[in-house]
Amino acid sequence: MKLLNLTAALLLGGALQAQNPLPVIHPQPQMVMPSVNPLKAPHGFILSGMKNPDPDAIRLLRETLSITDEPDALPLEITIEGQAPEPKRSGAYRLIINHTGVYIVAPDSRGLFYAAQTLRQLVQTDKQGNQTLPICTIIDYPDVAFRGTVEGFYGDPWSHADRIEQLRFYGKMKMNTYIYGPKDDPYHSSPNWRKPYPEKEAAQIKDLVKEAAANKVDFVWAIHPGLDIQWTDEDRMNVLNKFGMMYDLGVRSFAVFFDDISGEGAKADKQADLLNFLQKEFIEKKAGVSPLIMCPTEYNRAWAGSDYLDVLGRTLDPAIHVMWTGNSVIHDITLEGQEWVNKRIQRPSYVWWNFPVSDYCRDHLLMGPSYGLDPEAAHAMSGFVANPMERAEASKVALFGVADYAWNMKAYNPESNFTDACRFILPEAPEAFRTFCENNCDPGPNGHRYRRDESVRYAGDAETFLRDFRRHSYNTEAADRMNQLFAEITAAPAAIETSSNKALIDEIKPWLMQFHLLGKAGQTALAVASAGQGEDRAATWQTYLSLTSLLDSMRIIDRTYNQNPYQKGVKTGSRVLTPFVQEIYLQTGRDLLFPDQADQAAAQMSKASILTDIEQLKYQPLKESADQIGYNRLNEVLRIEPGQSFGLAWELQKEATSFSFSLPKSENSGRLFEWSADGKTWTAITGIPADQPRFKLEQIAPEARYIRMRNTTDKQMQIYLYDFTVTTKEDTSIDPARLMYDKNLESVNTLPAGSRIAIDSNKGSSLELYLSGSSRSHIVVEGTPLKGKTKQVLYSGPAGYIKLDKEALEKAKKVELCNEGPDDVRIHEVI
Ligand code: LOG
Repeated sequence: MKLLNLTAALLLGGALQAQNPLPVIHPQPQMVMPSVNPLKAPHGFILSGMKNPDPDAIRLLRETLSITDEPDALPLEITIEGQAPEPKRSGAYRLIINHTGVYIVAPDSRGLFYAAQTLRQLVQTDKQGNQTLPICTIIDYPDVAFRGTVEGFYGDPWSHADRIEQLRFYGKMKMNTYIYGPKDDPYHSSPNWRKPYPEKEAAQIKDLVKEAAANKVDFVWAIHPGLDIQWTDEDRMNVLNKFGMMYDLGVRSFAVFFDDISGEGAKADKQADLLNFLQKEFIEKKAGVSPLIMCPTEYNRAWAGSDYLDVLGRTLDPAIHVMWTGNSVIHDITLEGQEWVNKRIQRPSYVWWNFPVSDYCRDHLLMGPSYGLDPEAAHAMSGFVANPMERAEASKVALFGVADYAWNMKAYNPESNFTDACRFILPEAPEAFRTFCENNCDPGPNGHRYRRDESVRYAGDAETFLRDFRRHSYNTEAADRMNQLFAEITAAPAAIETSSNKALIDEIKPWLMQFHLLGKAGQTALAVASAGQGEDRAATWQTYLSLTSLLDSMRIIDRTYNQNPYQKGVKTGSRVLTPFVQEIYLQTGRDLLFPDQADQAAAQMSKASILTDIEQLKYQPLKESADQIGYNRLNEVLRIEPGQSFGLAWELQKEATSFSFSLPKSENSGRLFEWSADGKTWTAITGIPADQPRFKLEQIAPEARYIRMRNTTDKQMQIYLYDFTVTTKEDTSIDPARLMYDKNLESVNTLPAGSRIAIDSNKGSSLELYLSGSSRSHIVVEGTPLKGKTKQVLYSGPAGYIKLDKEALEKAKKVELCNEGPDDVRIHEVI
């Protein structure tokens, strides 16, 4: 008997019988032997074999196939035995479909359930309701024993309905693990980890345990006690008792998380003591409980600087699983990295993959493919769970890949899986959904420096177009393809919204709105670039203004929706498409303002930025709003070596009005706050109490343009960086009329209907006026002659772009712009 892997099997199946190929099964089975013929069962199937098969699997089989008692029905025979293909692995099964019937052999009810899931994907029903199954043999088992998710993110925990739906999805995707550990559930973490859940929450957990069991998923309940745990008998009993309470709610799988803590709770030997105690007194004593899982404090290689992991490796009961996020908090998973940690913890680690979690980039959706996972690492991990986004439905795109990877790594193909995921999740408009997802993959610049490929299909054309655009030439072919893409983007949201999955649409709605606008902005940007090639400045200015208004609409969405206090707003296409539009916009603006290239470089303005020599913070994007700059809240503990500092710098034209920080749990002694005018000479700030975790300073030296906090001790300092913000104000003494000459197309001076304003005209050159407002407004430019009083009309027409030539201006003593109405007109720039 020759076994083929799935890809080969599909090719074979396809070649031999094009009209009835074997459908792609997710996750992909380990071995498939296809045949040419379909099995027809006009009289349905009759259950035979074991007496009391798993009711959930039977329910699924009944939903999938027509199960009858008719004498002519074919047998659907079920055998549960310990001799199935991978007896030690829960969920393995053998499925044989031949011309005499369907035969399932599985070592446990999970295997039977999974065989039924496979049948659900294999059966084809024609219009008359006749079912056929492809004749084949499938031998299947998971590469990794524990597969699924860890709800382990910061932010709004999933709703009860979200979780129920997730568990059903995991059942379909043959994922068997859901670890419950949302950071912002106070009964999972501090302050309430010692207390029982209130009645409503307790009832919901009971419900989840039931739903999990019906989908053959282990519901693992995790506790996060390390923020305030005391290493006393009392607190060890508190953990034990809480486990007992959860046991009474039906929970049979448990975890203890020690991530993102510092100080006393972070000690390896104390943690191991507690865990070994729980192992002996709870896990081994209670009936039907699965192995204990722990998440260490040094949960990734970048932080594993001490002997912490070795202590765990040596002292922790070998039955306890140890979680691991990889070479850093958010990272690809490599065999080499797995082997490195496994040696230290003396067991295969249980992977906690931080994807598609977005609690460090909350203004982005991570809906791209799951890639960066080593196909050779199966033997080097005991489990593989992904930490998802707080948006449960949107997370399914990535989880569809996680399920495939953890089941059958060698067959896993991130790209084809991604396409299939889009079809599975949004069958109503799979192409539109794929267009949306493939341009919403990347988290944008972030402190973890974790970036994802995005807009892969178009990146080449975008780059080609920009390369030529920078040389002032317009690549028509690349532009045509980009235009086509932007048209697809513009249309995609409406198609996606036809989906019956309302929960998904609700989650991504602001991004759909933004995506639609991005499509329009892209098309308009290409029109701007095209107009900018010609000499017609009026045309360029008009398209430029349309792009400005689209970008304004995008800014409004960004400032209106998803206003969480961390990374506010709604970003889309961050990797390729948004920068594409912005570059065309900025460059065209500069070309309008500075026809002479050399002036452009000189016109660079000073910018606000973060200022630090701490690796963990260096790549943090600055948090910026109209009048504030600051650091994004850091989820993990910040480690500051002696002499290191972190601070902020702001624009020369802005003055700081206040400075506030929230740095709780800090070892406060030895920190020093300082300000500087030039970033070189620093002065200590007095008036900040040494022991305050939070403080607001209402007065700062007016000449300060930098502020920082420095570790002046000779030891590493560990703090939480929740908030570090400077509030600034613009120099308000500026006369709005000056905004017409500030070399900035964004700042405007508004000329009300019926009023007039004098224009500086430099003799000896022409003048260009960039205006916007209602195109109905009538503008007249008048010149008062050097001699005589009768004013001369130099221009008369609608608002827009006006060019006055040198000769006309030379004859005028004074030039005035009159807005004859009926609407206000904005003067962007006079050049
Ligand atoms: C947390 C986790 C968070 C994730 C991504 C672990 C083990 N712990 O930095 O709760 O969702 O990173 O921000 C973490 O990953 N801390």
